[in-house]
Amino acid sequence: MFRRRKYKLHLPAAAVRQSRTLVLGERTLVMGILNVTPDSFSDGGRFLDPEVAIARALEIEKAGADLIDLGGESTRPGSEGVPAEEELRRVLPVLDGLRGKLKIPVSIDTAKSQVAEAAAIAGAQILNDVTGLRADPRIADVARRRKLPLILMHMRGEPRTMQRAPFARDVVRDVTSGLRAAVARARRAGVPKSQIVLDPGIGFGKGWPQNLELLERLPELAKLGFPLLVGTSRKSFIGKILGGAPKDQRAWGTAATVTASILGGAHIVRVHDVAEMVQVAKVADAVINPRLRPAGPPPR
Ligand code: HH2
Repeated sequence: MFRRRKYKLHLPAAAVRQSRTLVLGERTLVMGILNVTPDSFSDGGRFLDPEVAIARALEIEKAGADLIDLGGESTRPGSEGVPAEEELRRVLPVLDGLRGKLKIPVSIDTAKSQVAEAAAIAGAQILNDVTGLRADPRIADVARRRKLPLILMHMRGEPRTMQRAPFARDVVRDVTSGLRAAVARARRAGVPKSQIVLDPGIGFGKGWPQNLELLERLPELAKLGFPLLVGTSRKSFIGKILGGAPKDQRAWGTAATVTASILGGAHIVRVHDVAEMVQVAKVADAVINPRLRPAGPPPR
């Protein structure tokens, strides 16, 4: 079976949180999704009120997540994007309200350096850029200056048009070259290699068979030499396979894709259904890592 490599990410001290090291590849880390948007494809509108979002963040932590990914702008197919001021208006009260309350780190899901910077000041410890530094390369400067890990995702095109544009003929080659270019942008800006995480960008400018091919061929992306994050949660290719299952009925399908991601080498999985996927990750990890199997004699 495919062997996942180990990596370490260094998270600097932020707001009242101490610096820490995240070990990747021993067990899978589960990143819980928190979208403070009116229009996200799955949880849009549910957590717009900062108080509700703060409560949800604490719930995500309690459910066993290792990280929270906070986003103030939807990137669903067809979305137009919002100005930085609006994104900040959504995420800052949540970061402020979580100060001193949350033990797990928060990543900020943004494609804007202004948002990345303000979020980092307010306590975010990881940057997650779904454009792989194509929209605003200065995100890399924020990562370098503030010593933050940087997640670089592959997106073909842009959210407004990405599911309309013609798809790549060889999706793995397209993603590989796109991610290599993103890494080059980050490295040129002085981001250390050891602080970069790559993400194939499931559902971002890819047809549904291509999302499956990416999961099938994830070990090829692992060869790039970076930790991998995979976000499949409730995405439409799962609904398609399940004959049109609505978003709130895609948890079992998501579980299959989370398992496939882990077996293929994912170090972090990004999910909505945290408690469920924590269980899925634990069992998948026990399959690939004998050290994570329960001790003691086997039950009869
Ligand atoms: N997917 C979404 C958003 N951010 N970030 C990474 N690194 N990887 C992903 O796969 C990814 C991501 C889309 O999902 P969601 O946040 O649920 O929806 P929306 O973009 O509509 O807010």
